[in-house]
Amino acid sequence: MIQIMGIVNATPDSFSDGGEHDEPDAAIEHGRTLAAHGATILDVGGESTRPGSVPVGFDEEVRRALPVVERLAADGSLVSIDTYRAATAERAIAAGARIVNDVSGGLADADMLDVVADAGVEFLIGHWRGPSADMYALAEYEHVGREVARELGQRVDAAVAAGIDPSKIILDPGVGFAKAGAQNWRVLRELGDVTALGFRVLVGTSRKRFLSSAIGEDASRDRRDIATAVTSVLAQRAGAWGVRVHDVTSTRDALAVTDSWDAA
Ligand code: PMM
Repeated sequence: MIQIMGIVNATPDSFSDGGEHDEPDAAIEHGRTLAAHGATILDVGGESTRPGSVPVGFDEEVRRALPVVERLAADGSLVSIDTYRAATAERAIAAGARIVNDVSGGLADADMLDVVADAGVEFLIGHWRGPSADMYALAEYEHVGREVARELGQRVDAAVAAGIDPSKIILDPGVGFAKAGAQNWRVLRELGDVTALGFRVLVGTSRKRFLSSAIGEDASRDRRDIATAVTSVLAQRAGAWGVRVHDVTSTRDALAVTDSWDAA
């Protein structure tokens, strides 16, 4: 069964659940709801990485995310920390996180690989070419699938050289990161280039802007969740190990329907 990573934004500025879960208690409650809906991993983030977002800084990121990590891990949930800061990852690991989800794959903070290696936790490496303010300027590709796979492979080499066990590595093509419009669809179509590296692969499409080219700019959040659920099924078909979503129920149902189809 594919892993469903439920997004627990402990941020007031995430584009997709804009402030609904900005206080620790609300975020903890939301995480518990996602687990009850079938999330197998809870991904806690204290700073939005959406395009154009303003970094909040280490102190605020930790203030937002730590209590949420601590409580959800104490519940027995498998918790990941969504951060590119090594110091935040270190604190979150001490609070019970067992996966570090770094959208920059260790590029944004030179200490990240050592922190993950020392802790012996899982490392989710996102494809990234630069900070979110610059990322559309960096979206130049000849063959997006192959280039994303090659660049992820370089991050794997760096991670393993730093002492991270290859069995702890998960790769993510970074939908929306240094990719514009159709390049996001293309990297999904070419997911086989990434799965061919031989690691677990997780895909994050949830409510992202590129979905607009299929369902329209003005599609409601519910319609974005349906579109996301379809991409979850297609990602599974393409060999993904996991998907990262806001609305766990729609993706869980879509995957269950697929299982019934396959089992008939
Ligand atoms: N996308 C966002 C944040 N974190 N982590 C992974 N592994 N993959 C992603 O695609 C990803 C991520 C940005 O989306 P959000 O603001 O809705 O969390």
